[in-house]
Amino acid sequence: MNKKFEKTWRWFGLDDTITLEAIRQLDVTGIVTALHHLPTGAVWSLEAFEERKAMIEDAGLKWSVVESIPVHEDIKRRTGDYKTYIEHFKESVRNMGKAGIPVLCYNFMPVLDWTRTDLDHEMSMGYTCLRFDETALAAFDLFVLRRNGAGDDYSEQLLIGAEAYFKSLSSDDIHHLTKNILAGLPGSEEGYTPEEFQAILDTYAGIGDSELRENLYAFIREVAPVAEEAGVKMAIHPDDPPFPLFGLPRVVSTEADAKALTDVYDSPYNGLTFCTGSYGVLADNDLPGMVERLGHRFNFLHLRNIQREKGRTFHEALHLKGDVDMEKVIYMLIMEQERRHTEGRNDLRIPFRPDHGQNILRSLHLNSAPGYSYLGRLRGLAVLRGVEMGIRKVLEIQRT
Ligand code: DNO
Repeated sequence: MNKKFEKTWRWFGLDDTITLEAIRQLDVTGIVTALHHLPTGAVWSLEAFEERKAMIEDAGLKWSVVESIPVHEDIKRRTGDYKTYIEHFKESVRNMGKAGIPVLCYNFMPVLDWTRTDLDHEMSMGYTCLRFDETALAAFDLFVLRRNGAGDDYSEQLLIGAEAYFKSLSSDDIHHLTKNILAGLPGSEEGYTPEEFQAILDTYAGIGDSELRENLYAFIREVAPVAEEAGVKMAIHPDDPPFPLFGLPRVVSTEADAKALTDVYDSPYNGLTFCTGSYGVLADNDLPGMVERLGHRFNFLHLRNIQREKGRTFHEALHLKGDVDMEKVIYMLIMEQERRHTEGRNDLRIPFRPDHGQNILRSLHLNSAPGYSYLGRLRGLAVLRGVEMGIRKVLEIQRT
């Protein structure tokens, strides 16, 4: 039996500068994509799934994971038309099951999906990477957005640092920072102007940590049984970064958060995306331990590294360099696969994708989306597969 993890690659659809043909040359088998053209809250029809699936299969690949069907803000707030949107979501999941796509990655982050302050952070080796700088974020919050009550969310030291930082910015820099934070990174649903952003933040007044948690659990209670029946494995993506931003709660940041939501509906169909880069930002998240304790609920793997800096600041490091002990994580994932094998489970080939990558050789102007460079991800894929195969070989030698 071929037990290796399934190699997948995120493709942003017809607008992606990296074509299916270019992806096929990478020796991946699975495509991770979404129907990005459909508005949030729409039903994804069986025809729409099948049409896209045929396109992927014509290129010699397979549609392995949907990342993501966006969860409408009404569902997260449990206001307005949330009941209709939950019905739509369920209908999309049923259609996805009929189309035979096995894994659904989604998230429950209010308003903003993944967030960075710098998309071209230059490293001494010459490549660039994505970076989250807590001082820059605070400066934006306090002096560009001027959010009410923002001052209460930061330490005295950060307030001083943010003010000094803001004073050092030119108007171009401010524009750039605003765009990085609000314009919407690849895969996010939409971008906002600061005014639109403030207006949508206001709609979250009164929704704190416990309210958002309850809304997530209510959503899972309704959708997970449908996913189970449809044969679709749900895989919630953790918060990125894993802490509240702009006063908005974030409730999928820690091992305890992940465990709690898997308990809400105890089934492999209510599972997790194990994103090492997101969980890894919190030093308290013991990633190898998470694989051991929660690995049986992992339906999708995002393998990426980060380097923590001062406070909550971090940048995206090369896949095998940084604070995530990637080799150990991969070893633990192989152990999880062995447990699944022993238990007779049929989902041994957990799909993984090299998550993000550095922008290498920018002079080639390949014009890929931030974080989703062809060469950086290819480098990530190669080193991750190398580690996986090395560990498998050592185990095989030791056992014969
Ligand atoms: C970023 C991605 C996220 C992810 C969503 C899942 O690179 O990992 O945008 O797709 O949060 O719904």
